[in-house]
Amino acid sequence: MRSAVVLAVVFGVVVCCCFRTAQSAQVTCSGLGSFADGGDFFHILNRPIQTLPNCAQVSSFKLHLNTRLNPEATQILDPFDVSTVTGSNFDFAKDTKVLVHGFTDNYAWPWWADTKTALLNELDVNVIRVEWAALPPLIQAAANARLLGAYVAKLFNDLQATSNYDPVRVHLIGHSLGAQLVGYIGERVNKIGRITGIDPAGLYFTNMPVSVRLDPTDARVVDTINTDSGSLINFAFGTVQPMGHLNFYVNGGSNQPGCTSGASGFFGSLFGSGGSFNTSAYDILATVTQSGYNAVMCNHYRALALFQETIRSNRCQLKSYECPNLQQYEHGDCFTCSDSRKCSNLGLHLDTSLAEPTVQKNLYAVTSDRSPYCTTTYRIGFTLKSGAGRQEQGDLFAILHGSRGRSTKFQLNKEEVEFTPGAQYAFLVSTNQDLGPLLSVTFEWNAAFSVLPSEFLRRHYLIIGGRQLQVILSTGQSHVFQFREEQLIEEREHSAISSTV
Ligand SMILES: [Ca+2]
Repeated sequence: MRSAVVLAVVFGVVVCCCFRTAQSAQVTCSGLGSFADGGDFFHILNRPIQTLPNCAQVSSFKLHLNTRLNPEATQILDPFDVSTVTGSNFDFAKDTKVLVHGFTDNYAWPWWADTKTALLNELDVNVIRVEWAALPPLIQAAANARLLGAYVAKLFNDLQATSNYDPVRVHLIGHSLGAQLVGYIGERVNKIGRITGIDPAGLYFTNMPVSVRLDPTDARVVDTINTDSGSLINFAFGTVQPMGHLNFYVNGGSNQPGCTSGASGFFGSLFGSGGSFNTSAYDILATVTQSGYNAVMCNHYRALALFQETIRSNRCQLKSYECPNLQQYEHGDCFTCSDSRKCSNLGLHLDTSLAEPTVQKNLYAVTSDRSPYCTTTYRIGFTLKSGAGRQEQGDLFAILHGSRGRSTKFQLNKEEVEFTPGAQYAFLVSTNQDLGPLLSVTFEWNAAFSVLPSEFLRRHYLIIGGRQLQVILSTGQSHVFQFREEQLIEEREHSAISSTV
């Protein structure tokens, strides 16, 4: 189903004979400037077919304002009539959050309304939801995004000129195509305070010049939350390209726990057993529609759910760790916060001081499969005894035992590992269970199957050396387990061995 939608999007692009290829044309939209479809916006591979923004769409743009004075009924702001702002509840002494949806989404859909409400409950700010017709084909919506960018930019430029409203007070929050769109707003305003790109769209934007896509020059702080990184080849809607100062990769950035594509994902989310939305309060049509989205775009929409969950400061936050790459993070190399190794909450309560003007940083976080998404992460580090046994291939599992319960069984090595006597190993595991103070760790070991008689018949085992098992929590606590004797982990018997503190 996911692939069918992707292909439908592409089909919509290809069949529209009105679109242009390498030829360059230009259109001028009254009060918003001129737009060309050549230059930076053309690329033979990344943007082979072009079209111009449709100026007539301006009449359909609407900026819906809510504040604590009008948390439900919206007031419409018109960039071409500043009196609509001065006559509204827009408070020039307060910060402003702007929410921009993506392709085929709608500002009135529950997620955006819920986000507006959560923001107003948490912060005394102006919240503007942007209404625009982000309808297929994608190439026209992508072109119209440029026009809407200019439209919203005009509002903040005029408010700065007429009322000295500092754009640094503005935080633009966009999802998917909306994340690319807010880049167009930031590009035209000097200087937006912050942009949060929630799983920025990849198709038509990845590897394009900064004038075409979201990039760190678009605001003082640009952060991205990536949950569906990839390309059309693997049916991902996000991008592999880091587009902000601070780029958060959740669960590796591509595949989210609990997301199941296809029919099982559709029906699972429809009946509330999976997916990332709580559909119980919505009408049947919205439920079916959103279930379809869950099945097709669960990874892509998870970033929205994560951002919304971070709004409430009294809820657990999603701690993320700066690391050069995913492999080093998964090996536990970037697990603690220190002067040299930075960490930050993901989402609304980001540590913006980590953003440096000319540096792009990657941060990694692990979540559970449903709300509450925050987890406690444990780094399990140990050394295999030198000179004992042979090099072994297989899967190593661990169970953490705490005073309030035991964890599920974690598979420590996600990829094939050659366990070598004398070598050090470290693995990260995460759980949203409250285990309480850690008491012991249990290991299980399954050797890889081999058809060779010599391998099949021999004894496979690992020996963990004494004093070498260390478990560090993401909270900063550290446990060093003292073994009474060397701990043998025998294959096939699935031997469970508890260490002692
Ligand atoms: Ca840009």
